[in-house]
Amino acid sequence: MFQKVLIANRGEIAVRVIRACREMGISTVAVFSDVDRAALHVSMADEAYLIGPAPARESYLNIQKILEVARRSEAQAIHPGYGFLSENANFARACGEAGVKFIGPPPSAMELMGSKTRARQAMQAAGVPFVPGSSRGLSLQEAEALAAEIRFPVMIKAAAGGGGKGMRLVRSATEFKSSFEAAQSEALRSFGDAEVYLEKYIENPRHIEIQVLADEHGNTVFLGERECSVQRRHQKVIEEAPSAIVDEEMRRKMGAVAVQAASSAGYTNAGTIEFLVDQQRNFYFLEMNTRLQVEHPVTEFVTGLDLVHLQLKIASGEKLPFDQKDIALRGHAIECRIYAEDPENNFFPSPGKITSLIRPSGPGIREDSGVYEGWTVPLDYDPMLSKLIAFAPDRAAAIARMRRALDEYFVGGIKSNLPLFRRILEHPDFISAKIDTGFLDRLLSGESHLSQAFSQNKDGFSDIAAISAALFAATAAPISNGPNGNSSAAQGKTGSAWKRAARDEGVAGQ
Ligand code: MV4
Repeated sequence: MFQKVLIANRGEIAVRVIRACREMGISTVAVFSDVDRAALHVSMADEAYLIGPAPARESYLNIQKILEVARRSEAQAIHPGYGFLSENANFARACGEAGVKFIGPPPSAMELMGSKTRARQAMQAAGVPFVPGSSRGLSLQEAEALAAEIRFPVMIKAAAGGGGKGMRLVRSATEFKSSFEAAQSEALRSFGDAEVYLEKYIENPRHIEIQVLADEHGNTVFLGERECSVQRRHQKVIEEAPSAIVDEEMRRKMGAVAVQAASSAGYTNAGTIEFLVDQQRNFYFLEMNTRLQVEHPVTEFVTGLDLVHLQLKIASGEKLPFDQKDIALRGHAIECRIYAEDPENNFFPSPGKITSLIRPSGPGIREDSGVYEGWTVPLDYDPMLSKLIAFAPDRAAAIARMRRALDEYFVGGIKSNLPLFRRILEHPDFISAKIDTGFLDRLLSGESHLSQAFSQNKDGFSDIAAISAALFAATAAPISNGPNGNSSAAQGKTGSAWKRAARDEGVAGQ
């Protein structure tokens, strides 16, 4: 096993990896930018090195700087976390050339999965189901002909894309040319590569992904699925495991396909196969993420495994310590991504100083955080503050537990999306697991179930009554239930009504 590992990342994921290293007796090396001198990951690591100014390209994306720190600190391996350099095949290759182990797949597998058209070709050859369309770049004429053949609606996608960039939905032949050209130029601008291809559009799909692990001795296993349909603008907001629509048989089929996809790509370490699932529960390969993902804790809860420990073992050449039949899923886990952003103001980032922080804990709660009270969230990076994960024997209990934890959670001084999670977790469609990739947009645009019920009431009087009741509750609650109030019995009963009220009134600025 490695004696020293460098973590080429920041925030909660750097902290997560440092914790795993500490548990395994491995020394840790942190890197940080100018604005991260006081960051949590820096104080938790055994050693820390400044690598440059705030802009990521000059620090967390600077391959030469990071390799120089690896050399100086004599780190034997680099964990890239997610984002930044984690899916950069050139970085993985440069690590290899510098004699430092990259904790991830081989550069060849990263390159293959980085090209969506090459990945489709490889998956086609491996017998993995995929959406009808093309598996190579197309000219406008070829694309028009194919669209007529597979029928509208279709999606034009950038070969170098992923995660929604350079993508266009086209519903009819009349808009095809302009959409095609727009997709091409966006692809060129974003990725320096204008190649685009075509897929049949799947209406309101679910996004379900399979976690895989592969060692360097030819063993590959899958660790169940994650349901990631609750997302906004291609950013996941809530993830859970298992998915309510995946039964034993579907899980076995998706798992076998994911293992086949990974082994045919020569994949090693942790990876994720993303699928689109249509309303008939057919599943189609979408793309493969060649990194540890943000939402890995939900899989850790339901499998009882530690994915970062396993990544370190695999990278150091160990065999997987179990095989597929040893993996059993138990219970239900839900993760909320807590962001410094304002759901009331178009989710605008809200960096700044965290003046007060009360974190949830108790049975079945895990909080993976990169922040602390007094820390100033810089505006230079992704404003995710923490991930709140709830685990319970079943989905209903996990939802109840998450709602309880959200009520305990308080972030003061900056805005956060905590109020949004309360809305989602109370929504009848979420509670009944009627979630697809359009769920959150419908909720936010007011088309959802609940607000429809409201708007059917044409006189508006009950809306006014509801608003007055809410205003009354918001102003009345803190007096008797405040943290320094004299009614401890009332406080115990109503949980954190005082925080809800303070938040709704903007008292603590949350
Ligand atoms: C699709 C699709 C429907 N049909 N492809 C969005 C992100 C990118 N990775 C692929 N995406 C989609 N591809 C076909 N053929 C719908 C989406 C999509 C989506 C996928 C996963 C999670 C959220 C999404 C939100 C909107 C659209």
